[in-house]
Amino acid sequence: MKRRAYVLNGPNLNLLGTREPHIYGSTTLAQVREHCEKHGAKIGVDISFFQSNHEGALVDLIQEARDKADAIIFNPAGYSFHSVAILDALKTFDGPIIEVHISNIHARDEHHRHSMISTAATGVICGLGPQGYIAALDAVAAMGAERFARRAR
Ligand code: CA2
Repeated sequence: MKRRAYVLNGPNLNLLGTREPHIYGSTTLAQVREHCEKHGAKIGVDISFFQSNHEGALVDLIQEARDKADAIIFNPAGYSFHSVAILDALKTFDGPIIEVHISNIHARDEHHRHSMISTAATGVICGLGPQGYIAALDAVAAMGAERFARRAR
């Protein structure tokens, strides 16, 4: 059965590929989106891809996903470490939530190590570069139907 994943990206990720390539690589967010859409089409996962620099906009998208998506794939970027509002919104989502970070946050400084969002995530992928989004999509496609059972659609 076809599944829909909301792929959400937090603040500054619109600059991906243009700054700090030694940490985040040279792939742009538009390319990440294209790879996700192409891969999703192959494995039967429809993609709704978003980026926002605003906490409230991300909360709105998570709430929208409650009715429109089977899974959330989320790189919360700078909001990983302190956004209680985003964490609260994620806790209301019934399906799988895969947290993705391009860099290996555990190999970084103290500020980047402790994602509060991970407490609401089904799984966390970090350090694989943009390939992490593809791994997250594969996980959504491979998950058993019981993970999605509470979504009545
Ligand atoms: O590795 C990741 O994907 C991060 O979520 C990226 C965040 C950082 O705060 C997290 O610890 C790990 C930063 C995103 C900033 O986006 C930029 C994109 C291009 C150039 C510079 C920053």
